[in-house]
Amino acid sequence: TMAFLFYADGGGPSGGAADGAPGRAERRAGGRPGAAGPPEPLVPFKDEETTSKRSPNKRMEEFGGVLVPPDNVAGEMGKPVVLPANLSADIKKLVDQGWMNNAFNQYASDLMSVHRSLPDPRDEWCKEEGRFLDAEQLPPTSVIICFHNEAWSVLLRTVHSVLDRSPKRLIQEVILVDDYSDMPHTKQQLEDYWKDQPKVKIVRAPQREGLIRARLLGAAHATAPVLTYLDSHCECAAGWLEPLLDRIARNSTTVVCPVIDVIDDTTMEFHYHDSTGVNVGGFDWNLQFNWHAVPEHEKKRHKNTAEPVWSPTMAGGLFSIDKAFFERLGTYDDGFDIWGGENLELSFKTWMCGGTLEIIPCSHVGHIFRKRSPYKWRTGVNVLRRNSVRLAEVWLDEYAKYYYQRIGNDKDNYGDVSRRKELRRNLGCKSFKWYLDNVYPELFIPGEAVASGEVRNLGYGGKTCLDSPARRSDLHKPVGLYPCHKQGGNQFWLFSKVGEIRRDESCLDYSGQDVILYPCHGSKGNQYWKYEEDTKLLRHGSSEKCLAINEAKNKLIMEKCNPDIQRLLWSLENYDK
Ligand code: LR7
Ligand code: MN
Repeated sequence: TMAFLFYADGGGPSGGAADGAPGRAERRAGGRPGAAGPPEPLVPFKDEETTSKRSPNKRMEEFGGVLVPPDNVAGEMGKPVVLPANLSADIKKLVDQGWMNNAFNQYASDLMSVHRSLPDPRDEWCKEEGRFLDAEQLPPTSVIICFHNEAWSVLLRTVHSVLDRSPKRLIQEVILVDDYSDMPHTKQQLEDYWKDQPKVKIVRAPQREGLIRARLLGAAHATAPVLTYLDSHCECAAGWLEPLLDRIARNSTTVVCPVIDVIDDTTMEFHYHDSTGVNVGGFDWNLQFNWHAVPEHEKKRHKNTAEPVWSPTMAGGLFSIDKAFFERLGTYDDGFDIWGGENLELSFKTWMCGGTLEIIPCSHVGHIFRKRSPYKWRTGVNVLRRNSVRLAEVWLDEYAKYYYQRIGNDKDNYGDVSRRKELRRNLGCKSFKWYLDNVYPELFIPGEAVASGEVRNLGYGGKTCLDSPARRSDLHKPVGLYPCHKQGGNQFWLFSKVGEIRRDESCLDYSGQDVILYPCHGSKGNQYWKYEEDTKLLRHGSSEKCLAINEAKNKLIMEKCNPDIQRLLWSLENYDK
């Protein structure tokens, strides 16, 4: 579910499909701004644990089993680690290395305890007596954490947060799946660290499998009736597990995700979403995952904002699922390589094949959101596109074409999906139309558009197209221009029945300044465009001016309408009034 991976082969500012994706930072939906106030002087946690073979529970014992060390110890209570501005050259070098290797501030993490305390993010509703089944009635789970070259302190903190904040009985085991890491600390040092903790098992992939097959390898070793997946840079908050297992105990076809809180990549500050800030998962026709506010029809089902929320999709990394149900659904498509797409596959088939997907506001797990991927990827193959085409072929029915439009109808080689189609048939799953109508009615369906594809200017030989990745970060910014490339992606636009020029939820909008992208509001005005088929002018609703490009061909402008000037004329692909 990520954008930046493919710039290398997707090509520059206007490249292929993956470019339309929201950036990683944008996934911190609703993340709160950092806490204000002067930082206290910090004492680094003298943590032999991050470097030695100490018993993992030693630290707990030192605090009498209570995870509340002195307030000014780095990062405690989820507070930010703020490094002083005047670092020595040596330290600065370490900080830079940490960023380079991990794409987050490893140095800051290394200053914190691997058992650091967190604020309790739960709503009072969650703590009411009898809210969840008692631990004795809940099924135990195997927690599966896949990693490729995860930072030492971050990986340990992930595991400790599971062990420290879960009822013992409910953790059957923690399975660390090493996806062929080469950092030295992932070798013998990791085995030594956990040698007195029988619940932690280490499974090694014999070659780089990628996240998806690594998860399947973990599942193959799991012995509990419920699987819980986490990324390798998480921190589970108080009471995170019981509300998840509670839902599965009541109905084994319910797949559940915690609220994913934000651990800041720079300061390691833990920001939590309270239950009024919960988001649900969606996707766009680029098959990119995105977050949305809880829709009205869903809000109506609830008395309290902390109740489980139905979600059309999951982010992918953090969830619990009944093992038998996961197997019945055919786990993941093992033809998916490395990373991406698997979250939508599991989401679609959960809903379409008889299950329910929920976000559980009482369950909180923090995740370090990064702005780039630190890992090495296969070169020459667009992994994410291949995975997404497999997904579309098997699950999207007649809607697959909307994804293919977005990738310039270039499916490339996606391998054999006949077994996955057979799986769907055997399970007797519902149609994708059923899913859209019933589970994700808010999604804009491109079929209702009057034109789809490039928007080409006819001036200067007609080689210039509207071009924007239309990420959330592009909202409010001027829409770009780029030589037409016929590959869809950033040049794919829809001209909707109501006169919008849009991609997914972003609309071309003019209010007197630049022509920008703005969230579609559906009430015409500044987002209303009229295409005059005979003159080829694109006339703007509220201003009565026309869309044009400037003489340098690098900027969209609005001008007095005049069909004799080529710069003001446009062709819309697949125009069909
Ligand atoms: O080759 C690899 N092998 C691995 O084992 C590449 C990655 N990994 C591991 C890695 O160490 C990490 O634990 O896989 C996990 C996910 O990789 P990240 O953390 O680099 O990516 P991400 O956080 O952007 O991943 C999100 O999307 C992925 C692919 O679709 C997976 O579904 C991740 O689990 C998912 N993460 C989340 O859902 C957490 C919240 C982010 C959001 C939204
Ligand atoms: Mn992650």
